[in-house]
Amino acid sequence: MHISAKFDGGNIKVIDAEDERNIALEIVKDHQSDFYQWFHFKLANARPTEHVLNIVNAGNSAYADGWPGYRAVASYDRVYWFRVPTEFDGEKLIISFTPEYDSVYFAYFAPYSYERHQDFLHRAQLEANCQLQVLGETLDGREISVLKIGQAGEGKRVVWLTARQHPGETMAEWFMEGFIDRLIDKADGVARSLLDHAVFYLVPNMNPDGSVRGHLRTNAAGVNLNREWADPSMAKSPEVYLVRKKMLEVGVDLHLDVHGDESIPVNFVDGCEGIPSYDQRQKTLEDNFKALLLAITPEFQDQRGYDKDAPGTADLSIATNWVGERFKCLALTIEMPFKDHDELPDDRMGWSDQRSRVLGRDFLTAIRHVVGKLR
Ligand code: GEM
Ligand code: ZN
Repeated sequence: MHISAKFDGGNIKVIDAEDERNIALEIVKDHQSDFYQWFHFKLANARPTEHVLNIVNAGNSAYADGWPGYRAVASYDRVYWFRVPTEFDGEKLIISFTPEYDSVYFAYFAPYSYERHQDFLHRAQLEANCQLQVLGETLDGREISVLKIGQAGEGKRVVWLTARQHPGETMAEWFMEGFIDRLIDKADGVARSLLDHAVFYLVPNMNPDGSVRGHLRTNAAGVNLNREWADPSMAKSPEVYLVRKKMLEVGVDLHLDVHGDESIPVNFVDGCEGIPSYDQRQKTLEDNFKALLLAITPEFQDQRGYDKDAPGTADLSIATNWVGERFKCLALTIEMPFKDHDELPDDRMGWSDQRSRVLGRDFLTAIRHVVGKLR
């Protein structure tokens, strides 16, 4: 038996792998950070007997309350990811699995590789209406890329989607793949009509360094990008600095920031009700957008989510709070679960890459219905 994580997005440390029925593993912290929860590793030379894989430091991970009810995902071909028997005893996350093939991958959620990210950006750029722009470099020297889709124009709105500030939240980039695939689909009337009313700036991966490094929540310097929006710097958070600079150049009429949540087993959005300038107009925009999503798909709900910020108490270092305040626009954080959307559970898959892509497509419909009322 051989266990490794030396690959794009890999994260595990082998403590003891002598006995396949009692394997001891640890998740490695984000570099220069105490955050850890994302795991992604490969078991090779596996015999067709039950393997018990114990992640022995799960109890002290960043969001340990996310482990009860969670099931790990596994894949033989790195394309199809399925849930496997998993339990949490308060300290260890215990994965019990009998491999059918020699080699099997395990992860916290379906991984989204840097190569797939590059493939997707370069496939999208082939569309006539799409420009692939590099805003600058991350601390490890990777590109911060934005897809500009559509053209600016008189009366047209500027819509921004950003995703994966937190690299372990890979569902965010799956969501973006679904959204962008639909937006560039020339056979899709909703998308074509939407592009008559708006130009889109889309950042499928805000944190490529953290993604490749197998981080949960931070960039190469151990910085949580979603706490940098009030005062980003090229030294600590070039990812935020460069995107925010572009936003200030072209403006923002709607911003969606796409994330995943470790604990709450539903899809939801989080508004910016605590920002100083929040008013009835912004509340109406939020309420209408959520009502549309509820009408469009049962994969969305608005009963469960984060506690609301009291008036004037919003943390303006958080992306959608800073954008909502700076641009007086509709700005929402989208949250998808690492577990399942319990309003419409799928026992085999839980929440998945495919369902994230479909949800991205459904958000495009909601944007189509509000784009004329954003200002
Ligand atoms: C969340 S967004 C923060 C939401 N909190 C409040 N008070 N509205 C984060 O960055 O912690 C997004 C995420 O990590 O998924
Ligand atoms: Zn997040």
